[in-house]
Amino acid sequence: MHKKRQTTALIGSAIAGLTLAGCTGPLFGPGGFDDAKMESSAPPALVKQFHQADADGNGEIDPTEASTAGLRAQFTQLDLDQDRNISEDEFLSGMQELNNNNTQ
Ligand SMILES: [Ca+2]
Ligand SMILES: [Ca+2]
Repeated sequence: MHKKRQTTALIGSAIAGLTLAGCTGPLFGPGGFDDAKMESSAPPALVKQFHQADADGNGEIDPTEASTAGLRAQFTQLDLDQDRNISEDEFLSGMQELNNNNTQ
């Protein structure tokens, strides 16, 4: 539990770093590689949608950003760890799951 929280914070700051660098920079220490891998394995449209929804670029979609982006209805489904923020991996995996469900 404790460890997971710390890791999430680390990943969050790594994403923020990547966002500041325009998502094209080299790897930024621990977590950077995983983030790049996660983004490259996800549909580019979803990655783009995440960054558009993340208006302040902190690497997480908060409830305000979610309503602005029209994701309010999906918020609780996407926020898997229920910390009231949708992290990039929650968004990417959650949206792919939602899309899969919709097409079935
Ligand atoms: Ca944000
Ligand atoms: Ca979350």
